[in-house]
Amino acid sequence: MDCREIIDHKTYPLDEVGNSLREQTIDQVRADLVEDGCAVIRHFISEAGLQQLLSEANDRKAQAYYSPKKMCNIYLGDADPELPDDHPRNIFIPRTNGFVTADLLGEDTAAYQLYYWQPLLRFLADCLGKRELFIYEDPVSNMIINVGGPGEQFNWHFDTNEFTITMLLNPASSGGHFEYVPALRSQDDECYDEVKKVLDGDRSRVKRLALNAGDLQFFLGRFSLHQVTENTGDEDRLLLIMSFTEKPGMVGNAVRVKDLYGKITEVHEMDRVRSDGLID
Ligand SMILES: O=C(O)CCC(=O)C(=O)O
Ligand SMILES: [Fe+2]
Repeated sequence: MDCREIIDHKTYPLDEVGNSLREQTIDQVRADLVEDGCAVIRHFISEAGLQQLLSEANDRKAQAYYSPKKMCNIYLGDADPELPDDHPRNIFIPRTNGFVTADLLGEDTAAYQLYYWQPLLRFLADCLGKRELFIYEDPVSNMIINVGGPGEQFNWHFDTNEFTITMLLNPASSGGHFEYVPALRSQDDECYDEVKKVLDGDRSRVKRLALNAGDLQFFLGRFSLHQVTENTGDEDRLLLIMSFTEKPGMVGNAVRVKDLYGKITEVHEMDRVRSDGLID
């Protein structure tokens, strides 16, 4: 399928640099990102594109990996016995969703085609005001499907990579809400006190996003804490996730990748390119 058919190309002509529709969309995304680290492009995917992406997801969801480790801290890492029990690193909450990993979404899929479509990369770089943006090179987790079945949830967490776009393919009929706290930490400060408040139930900075199938969500998940609430409906919530980085050659932390996605490759054993010094 041609990428121009996967998206609503009439409204979002991403490959036509200079087209005023493209430039207007970029301006809107930029303004929204500055305001709260999140932007939504409504009905980005075409009807035909959505059917295709959804059928790819449905065909693979039985192969989703469900980690046996169900209790996670927000860094999706280990506890620290040196710190008090109520420190954010030592607070564990349930994460029960599954993932269809990148290796199951081969070259013949529309999801793959779109992820590697150069005009998309250029468009995203323009939205972020970056000279260049790169594909996240993690072969297990750079483009994945989050499967949130009935009763499942994804705990509060930060992402490893800087920029993520997600496309909701099938919403939960009830629950399964994406919630986030914009810019809760920064590149050089974990902001544990503010993080702790959210974990203690303070909702004053929490935002909830209403998404429809086919919307594209643009998100700075490295600094904005986020979660997906329990799916209380009876259908799977399916969401396609594509990740990008500012530096080339970035892959995930081997321990985290193995925990979340159930496998690692030889690239995970090498020294990692890191974007900052945050825990993860
Ligand atoms: O399912 C979502 O909306 C978010 C998924 C997510 O945060 C992640 O996979 O890191
Ligand atoms: Fe995330």
